[in-house]
Amino acid sequence: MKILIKLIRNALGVIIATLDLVTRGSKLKRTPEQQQEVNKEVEQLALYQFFACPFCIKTRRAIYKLNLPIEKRSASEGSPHRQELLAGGGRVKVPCLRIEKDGKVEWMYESSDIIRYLEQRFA
Ligand SMILES: N[C@@H](CCC(=O)N[C@@H](CS)C(=O)NCC(=O)O)C(=O)O
Repeated sequence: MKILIKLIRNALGVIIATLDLVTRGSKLKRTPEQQQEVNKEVEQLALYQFFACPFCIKTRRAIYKLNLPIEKRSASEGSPHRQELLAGGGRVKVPCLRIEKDGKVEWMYESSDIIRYLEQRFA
């Protein structure tokens, strides 16, 4: 039964991810200099995620729209990033944004908080 629920959730996730891909629209446009600056800043960020999680899809969509090349790290079972997330953030819950600033690391959970943070910083 558990396997069936997992399968259905994953199938739904793949459908949502596909719909997201075809309905994404356009990215935020910046001058080449501004984009270069942003690209440098996002090197300090990483998104821990599952491919088919609806909250991750929502977050990836916002990241795409904001034109942010943030590294995505899979937290699926078997991935080494899963352990990093657990050790650093305290739990395996996605999405989670790892923010490195002035030598300090913050782990931000909750898709709405992550999107708000990115919009405030980069929109
Ligand atoms: N309110 C959270 C929900 C996130 C959530 O439920 N993520 C699921 C995957 S779709 C998860 O990581 N569940 C594991 C857990 O909560 O321990 C958000 O918006 O980010």
